[in-house]
Amino acid sequence: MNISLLGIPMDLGAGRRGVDMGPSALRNARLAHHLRDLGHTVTDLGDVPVAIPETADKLSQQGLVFLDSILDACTGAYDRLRALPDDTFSISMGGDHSMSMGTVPGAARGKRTGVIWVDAHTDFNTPDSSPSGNIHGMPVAHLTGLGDARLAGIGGGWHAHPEDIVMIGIRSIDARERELIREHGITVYTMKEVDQLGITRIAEETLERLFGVERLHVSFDADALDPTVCPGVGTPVPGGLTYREGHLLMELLSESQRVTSMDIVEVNPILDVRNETAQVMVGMAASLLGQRIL
Ligand code: HAR
Ligand code: MN
Ligand code: MN
Ligand code: MN
Repeated sequence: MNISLLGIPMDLGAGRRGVDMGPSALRNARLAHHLRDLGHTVTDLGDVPVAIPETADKLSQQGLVFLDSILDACTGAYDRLRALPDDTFSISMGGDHSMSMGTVPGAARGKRTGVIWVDAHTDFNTPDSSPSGNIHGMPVAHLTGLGDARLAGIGGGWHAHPEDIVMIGIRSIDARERELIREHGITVYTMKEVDQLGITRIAEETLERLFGVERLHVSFDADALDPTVCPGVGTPVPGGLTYREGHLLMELLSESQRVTSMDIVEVNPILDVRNETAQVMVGMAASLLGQRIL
């Protein structure tokens, strides 16, 4: 398979500094090399230009911190991904999770696309509901067309259908965000369901639910995994996916041969231990793209 890597070195959407170094950390953990080892043809497209907080206009417009610069970065990512051939698998390397407002529509290429959101957080705040104003807590709401019209419009009119979104690993949600998730009928597997049902059943149900979509995108926030596995994240929440649960989920999705794109987000090298978090996330990508022991 042809795989394209795109870096989005952005931390403007997060409350803490450091995830702008995520793309470097993932390259340092040899993402391209590991994918080539699996027989893929890998092209690194480099990084999308992203403003840095020191020079960007922080001016919080209607509760949206760094709105203009995030719009620019997401639009840049959207344009790069939208131009790729349909059979190229894209991996977007973040960067904070606000980048997915550009990467998901870019990877969707105008087609009906299922979104598997692997995260400790539901990221379904709108500017009105957000307690922080941090845009990385808002991408999924905007992907469905809710919230700020500029952010919701990044995909040139493409939106995710709420019934085509499945979230896995969730254990942190704000009060008004919970109401929005319910109101819009988003499918959520919290850690409670992971414990009760197991990843195998969740993967099966997810693929079944997303039976009708043409494309399938996995947006993998490193904080979905337990902080003991991935310490290098800005908003760690205890009680996350184990190393094996993460791999098993990727392995089962890989077996379906239906996934067409991926994000790796929220890797924070400043808070990490010897780049372990980037290494774990490279392993997750390798499992999604067909790593086999036997
Ligand atoms: N829900 C909180 C907020 O909106 C924090 C969520 C953002 N953290 C993430 N995203 N890492 O997954 O501010
Ligand atoms: Mn997230
Ligand atoms: Mn998260
Ligand atoms: Mn819109």
